[in-house]
Amino acid sequence: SYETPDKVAEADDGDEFEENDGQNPELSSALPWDLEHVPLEFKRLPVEETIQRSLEFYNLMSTRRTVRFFSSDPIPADVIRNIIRAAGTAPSGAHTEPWTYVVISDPEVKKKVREIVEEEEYINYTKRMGDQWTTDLKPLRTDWIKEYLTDAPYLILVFKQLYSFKEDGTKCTHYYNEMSVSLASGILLAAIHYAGLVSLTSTPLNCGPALRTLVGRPTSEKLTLLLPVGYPAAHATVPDLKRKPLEDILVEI
Ligand code: IYR
Repeated sequence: SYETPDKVAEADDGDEFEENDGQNPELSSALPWDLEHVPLEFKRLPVEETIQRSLEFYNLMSTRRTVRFFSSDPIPADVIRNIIRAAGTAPSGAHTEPWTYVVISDPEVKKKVREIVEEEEYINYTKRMGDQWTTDLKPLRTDWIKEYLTDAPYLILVFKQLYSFKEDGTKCTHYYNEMSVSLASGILLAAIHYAGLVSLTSTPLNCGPALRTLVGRPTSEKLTLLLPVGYPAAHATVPDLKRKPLEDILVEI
């Protein structure tokens, strides 16, 4: 690729460099400048089927619950891999795909994760969160003891990549990385639910750097979510929450 205007002037054939279409020669995109656009593969469904599917998907998703009590029954690793493949289909800013999923099944590493999280969560609940926050959470009966971190067969650590590096060593901006990872996380949760498993979107406060170091990820990545994945424990309970009805969440103009 071009680096300086001098180089551009010197260049006399297209063998050693890529054309950049008259753009600023100092700049290169992370994607190939001549990326092909191909016909969309799309099969239009009969409208009746679209109506049916929209209702079916809602009915399925309405049975998803956040679960805090896990069975240690195993799950095939391929199921977890497929779930993460699904998350990786999310849209992302400039197609930068700014996510890393670290999957932990090693009991020793899960134990270390639990130690890190419980130590911080104890401080969170007793000091950092304050009276209003802990009062707001009381009905959910959460506390700093996190048995699910060692009970669940898998922990998925979701990292957002703040930036990366292109092949030429220049920095690649990950536009909207927070939004992109959030979108992917929604798909991840839907995939877990569709597969017949349960999860919990835990966001361990103040544990990010210690967990990132534990799993050997670079400082360009930030932990956003920690999801235990598995089957619910036989005795699992959930708070009897109701969801807002459509008229409270939808404004039609
Ligand atoms: N991260 C803590 C506290 C917590 C915070 C919120 I906001 C919740 O909806 C639930 C829990 C924990 O995981 O216990």
